[in-house]
Amino acid sequence: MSDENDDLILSELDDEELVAQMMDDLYDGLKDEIAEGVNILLGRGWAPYRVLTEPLVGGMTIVGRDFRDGILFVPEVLLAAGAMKGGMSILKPLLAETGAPTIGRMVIGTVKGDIHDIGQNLVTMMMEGAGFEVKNIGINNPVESYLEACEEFNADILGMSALLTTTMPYMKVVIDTMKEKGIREDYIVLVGGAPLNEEFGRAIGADAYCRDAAVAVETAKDFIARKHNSRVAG
Ligand code: B1M
Repeated sequence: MSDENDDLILSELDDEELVAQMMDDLYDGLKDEIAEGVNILLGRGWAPYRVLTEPLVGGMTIVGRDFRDGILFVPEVLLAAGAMKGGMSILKPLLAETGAPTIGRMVIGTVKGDIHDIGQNLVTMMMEGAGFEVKNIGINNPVESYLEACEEFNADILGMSALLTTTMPYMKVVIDTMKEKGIREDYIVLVGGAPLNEEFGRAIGADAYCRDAAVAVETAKDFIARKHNSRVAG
């Protein structure tokens, strides 16, 4: 996407130019440049969440559009994803640094057949930053993995992520299995991923659909508060 810019010195760009350059660099899968850009923005006093959302998530949106349109292919998108993860790993400890007490425990993973884990890693980081303990069980999870992890981790919340229209129906398989086993009401079930919406969340019997990581945090806090209140009332 970008022209030859070997001589470009990122630290000399103003914020707006730097964000635009980082989006270009993400597109080109330039991991070192992304790390450098993240550090520069942090050094300029940007909040970690802003660094995450503007150049990184913003850049990935452009990658997604060109992937859809057949301009980028899997190997290029993998490089972009690698650069994104590199940037996220710098931000992770900062987002988790709030020192908030644990307010709930969540298991999260992508559903069977789905390997898109950037979004759920971001949700994990934001939840940890907000004071949740999170067990991220990675990609491609069959129902058994979710249920075992929830039990072992004594989770309050089960989070499921799907980025493909072909994998999102599997969320219903997990929820239906929970119902069959009589454990559905033991957990708050939150679902997310780009192809989902509120209606889908309702139709499969989830407690809520979360549009993004920030909404996931707010929704989780809300449900945990309700759970505590109902215990007190009961
Ligand atoms: Co894939 N891919 N991909 N891909 N990929 C999409 C999803 C796609 C929309 C691209 C496109 O066509 N525009 C398309 C799906 C089309 C559809 O189903 N209708 C697609 C396709 C087709 C495929 C393959 C089938 C391609 C192929 O092989 N021919 C293949 C399938 C692999 C599989 O899973 N079995 C595939 C492969 C890949 C890569 C491996 C190359 C790579 C994944 C790398 C990785 O994740 N480690 C990849 C990528 C990177 C993408 C795009 C470009 C970016 C996804 C992403 O990371 N977004 C994506 C296009 C797009 O979504 N725009 C695309 C950034 C991330 C921060 O956002 O994941 O939405 P997102 O997460 C958000 C929210 O959704 C929400 O919060 C997050 C943060 O705000 N959220 C949750 C997500 N999960 C949540 C869980 C919660 C709460 C909120 O629980 C409580």
